[in-house]
Parts: sequence; structure tokens; C-alpha cells
Amino acid sequence: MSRIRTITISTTLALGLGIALLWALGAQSQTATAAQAVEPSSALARTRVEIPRAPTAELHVCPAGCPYASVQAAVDAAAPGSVLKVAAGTYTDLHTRDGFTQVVYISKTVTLQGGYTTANGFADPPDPDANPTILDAQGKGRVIVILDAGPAIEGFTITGGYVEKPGGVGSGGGIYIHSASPTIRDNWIVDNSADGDGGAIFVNRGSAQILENRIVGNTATWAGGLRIINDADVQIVGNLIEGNVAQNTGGGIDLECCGGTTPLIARNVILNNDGSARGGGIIVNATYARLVNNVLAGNRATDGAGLFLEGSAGYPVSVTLIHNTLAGGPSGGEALWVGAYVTATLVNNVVSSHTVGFTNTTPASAIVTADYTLFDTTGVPYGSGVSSAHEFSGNLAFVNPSEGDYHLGHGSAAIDQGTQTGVTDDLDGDPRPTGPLPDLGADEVPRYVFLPLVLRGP
Ligand SMILES: [Ca+2]
Ligand SMILES: [Ca+2]
Repeated sequence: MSRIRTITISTTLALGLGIALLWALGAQSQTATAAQAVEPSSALARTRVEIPRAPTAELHVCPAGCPYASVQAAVDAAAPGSVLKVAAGTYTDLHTRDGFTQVVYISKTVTLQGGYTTANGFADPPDPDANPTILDAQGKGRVIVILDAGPAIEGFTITGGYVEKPGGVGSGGGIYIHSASPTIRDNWIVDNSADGDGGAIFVNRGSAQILENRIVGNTATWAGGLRIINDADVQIVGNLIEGNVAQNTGGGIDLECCGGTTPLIARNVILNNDGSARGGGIIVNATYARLVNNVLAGNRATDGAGLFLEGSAGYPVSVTLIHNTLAGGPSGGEALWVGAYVTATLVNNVVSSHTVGFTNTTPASAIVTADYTLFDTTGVPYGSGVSSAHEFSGNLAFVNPSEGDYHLGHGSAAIDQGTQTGVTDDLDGDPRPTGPLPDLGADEVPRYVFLPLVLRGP
């Protein structure tokens, strides 16, 4: 079986289809730059394209009896472009290089794929669930450090990472990324911690793609889950980000500085994170972001249980939220807290079980505009300084929120109440719109069409 990588390539929207609205929402130009060519933006029509992988070499790693017993040894031996197949096992060997201590140090473009087994001779496809492939720093260092390269890391459990602040930068307990363009896909990133920021993942510059991972139970002083700084052009798509805790600010995701790029946060479920003082689900300081088709639910913080946005005079915040589900938890709090120097533009979102929906604490320098919003069981939908149009109220009828299922149930008041924005899929990848109009929030409910049975003659 030939091995292929499926990447998502944005295609140009049909001419005239929602372009004016996309511009109004601050969407990027449709000029096909290289960076945009791989952007899995939910706002763009998408085509699945299969590109052959042609590894220059294939290296096998297993705990005993293979050419390499350590992932690091295989990385060191690999030529750029190689594929490293790693079999089930727990890899705990630590290495100190360039002042970093970790299980795997990568500064070359290779593919690391976990989930193999020696039982079938490393046959494809890998199955990380059946063959758990664990990189465990056992609390003695980071798990992975990636510098200045574009490796792919897929199918691992990344755990036990810890970095302390004294004598180091204290960032990125699980994965530390600097000036690199890695693809981090389909991993479990669990129970890592940082004395500084970014318990699970820290990204400084570069263009990381963080796709379809489960990022659970990580802790840090700032940013329990992911911290992204210095114009890193990240795409955070399709992840479960759950139960991460920051002692100070930023439970799930922290985007910071400087507005040179617009990170995409799409199709994530951001659940039950704790940002302590600020930003339970997401905190954005002094940069831009585009949020599409996310569920933020059950997150907690003193200010901004769901999202906290704040800029400064030189570094404003600009955030677009389209088709997000913002659901509170037992502590309620604000779905969206807005401070100074912010432009927040919201379309087709739903809010439930929050004490307050949207705030604007500093109308002198912040603009909060909400269009097509459904408020369900929200104490105060929005405060002064927020302009809102096309408001709805009603029962969202989530399928099973106590189990984290925020899909729209039968009869939900959000169905077919949205406006066309050019977003062509939903949280699940279902086509949008189904039926006459888009549904509000992250989910589009499939429409079951009963076609008449036509009997044809012989
Ligand atoms: Ca619909
Ligand atoms: Ca759906």
C-alpha cells in the first residue's frame, strides 16, 4: 500500500460567492500564496488532494531488537526527508543539547510516526490506539524540542514533560517550537507542565500546524495548554483541548504579540480549562486571530471564562469569531471579555449558560460588534459598548453537554437562523449550509432528505 499524505488545500472561492462579506469580516485575500495554499480554513472551499510521500529512507525504532532503540538515535541518523517509524513502547531517554533537555531534539525535517508494531514488521497503516507509542520525560525535562525545521510528528503520546524557569526559559513543557514549521498531528499531549508558559506546547515564531491532537490535563503558570508568541503563523485545527490549567492566565490557548499574522483556530473543542484570573478557554493579547467553528464550553476564569481579549496602543487585538459555540460551566462568567484596543467581530455564534455574554470594558478604544447571535440561558446577553443585531433566544438543545457533546439536538432554536459567511463546513466537517441557511454555532445539523422512490421500467 503506498503511503500518502492527505493535506487540505484551499481553493479559490467561486467568484462572487460571499467575497464582499469575507472582506468585511477581515478574511485574507484569496491570492494563492504558498502559506495560504495549505491553510485548512473553514472559511474557504476545500479540496482533499493526495500527494505521494517519497521518503529518502525509512528507519525503524522499537524498545529492543530494531536498528534503533531510541527515537533520538534514529533522528540523529536520519537524512532530511526520512520517515521514522516508531513501534509501541515507552521511550524515556533524555538528552541535553544546546541547553535544552528532552526526549527528542529535532532540527531537521523528518517524519516521526508512532503507532507501529514489530509484530507485523512495521506494516502500514500505523495504529496509535492499538500500539501506544509513548514519549515520557518523567518530569525531568521537555518531551520534544523543535528548532528551525519542518518535521511532522504524528501518532504519539507525549507526556511527563516539565520545564522549570530558573536557569532556563521555562516554556513548553510538552513541546517547545522555535522558528520552525512542524506539523503536530493526531497525538495525545497529556500531563505536561511548565514552570513558565505553555504547559503542553509553546510556539515562538515560525508556522506550526497543530492538528487533531488531544491536549489534556497540562498545567503552567501562564497558558496551561498552548502558548503562541511573536507572530507565529499557527493553525490550531480539530483538536480537543481539555482540562488544562494555568495558575495565572490562559487556560486553553494563549496568543500573544504582535499582529503580523492571523492565527487560525478552527474546529476545536476547548473544554473545561481553567485560566484562573483571565481567559479560561482562550486569551488573546496584542495580536490577531480568526476563530471558526469552535466549541468553547465549561471553561473558567475570573475575567473571560470563555475568551479574554486585550490589546495596547501599539499592539491592538483584532479577532473575528464566526460560528462558535460559547457555553458556560457551573461558574458561569463571561463568554467574551473585551479590554482596551480590541476589535471583536462576531457572526453566527451561540451563547449559553454564561452569566454575561459579551462585554466591552473600554468602549473608548474597543469595538465589539455581534451579528446573528443566539443567547440561551444567559443572564445578561451583552453590556454597554457592544452593538448587536439579529439576536435570537431559545433552546439550543445540545445533545449531551454533560458529556461534552455540544451538537445541536432535534428542534434546536439555532437551526437555519444564520447568515451566509462563506464558511462551507462545520465542526465535524459537515457541509454548511444544510437546509436553507447556516445553523448558528459550531454545528450544522445534517438534513435527512427523503427522496421519492421512483420505479423505472425495464
Ligand atoms: Ca442549516
Ligand atoms: Ca455537524
